[in-house]
Amino acid sequence: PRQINRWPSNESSEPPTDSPRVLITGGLGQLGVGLAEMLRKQYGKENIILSDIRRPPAEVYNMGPFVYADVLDYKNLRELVVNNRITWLVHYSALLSAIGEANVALARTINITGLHNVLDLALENCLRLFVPSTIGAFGPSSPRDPAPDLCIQRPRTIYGVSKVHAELMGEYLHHKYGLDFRCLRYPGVVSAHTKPGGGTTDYAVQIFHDALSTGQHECYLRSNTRLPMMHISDCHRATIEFMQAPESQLSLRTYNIAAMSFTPEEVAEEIRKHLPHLRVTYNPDTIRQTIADSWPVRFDDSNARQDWGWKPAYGLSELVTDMLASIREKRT
Ligand code: AKB
Repeated sequence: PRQINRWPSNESSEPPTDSPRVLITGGLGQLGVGLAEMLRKQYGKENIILSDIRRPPAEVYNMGPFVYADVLDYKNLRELVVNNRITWLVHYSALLSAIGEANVALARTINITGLHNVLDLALENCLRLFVPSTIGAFGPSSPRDPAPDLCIQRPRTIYGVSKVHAELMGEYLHHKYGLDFRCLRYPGVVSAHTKPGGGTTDYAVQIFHDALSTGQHECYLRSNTRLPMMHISDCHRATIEFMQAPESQLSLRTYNIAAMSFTPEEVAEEIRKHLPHLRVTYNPDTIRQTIADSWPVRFDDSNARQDWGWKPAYGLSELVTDMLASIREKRT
């Protein structure tokens, strides 16, 4: 680490949590804008700064502060944290599973070097640091049904390897220096307003758009490939509730969170209750099918439920109803 400024470990001197000043990296991916919106409702617009290396659409500028931040540029990050009195960092910048396999060197740089930068920055500035992990942090030798929090993790993608590395580095720095590192393993996230990019679970978003536009979806996974999934608003709520949880409630620093598990066939069947004419064909592609086959089919999230009260609001039927309504609304 570049410099370590340690919080005293007794509870009474925890960093302030009532009004955090939050920086979100990789803010223009699937999750950043929605998380910023939810955080801004609780903590005020000016306290939540979204960042990315791309120029956002006008509506993002209008929603609240947006800045340029390159996770590979330590000085740029440090300047943002210092100038804006940041206390929480949400590190969303990463290349996902499928695109990572097509760009291994870039995935290694962004997912591992970028992570090292934010870990150092969090240590130096006593930040509460959230880094998402994923069902992709498990591999073919992990228990798959369900996958518990603590078990064998031997992923076979650079994405998975980088996420196991993030879990271990964060936990190591927590134990050694008291870094307030927090990590949730997300399932595939399903959202209407933002598209995922380069993941193995992306079909679970695309199928809704196809159902409403052409009525036809070609799925790159087999019909019976079961994966853990979650509605985006549950994902944001879990993240915020976990970030707000007092340290004393956390028996772990990395938790699985779950909501539902479904196959392409099952989600298609549920969509057909609203759109009976949906036609799905299956054309499994080798890379994504192999990745999906190595991932858990179900997540055991009992520790998150017990320690900090995690409870999802959306099951499959609520998710499908909401996705169709939200996409329809956006189209009109
Ligand atoms: C991906 O498919 O790569 C991501 C994930 C499950 O982490 N959506």
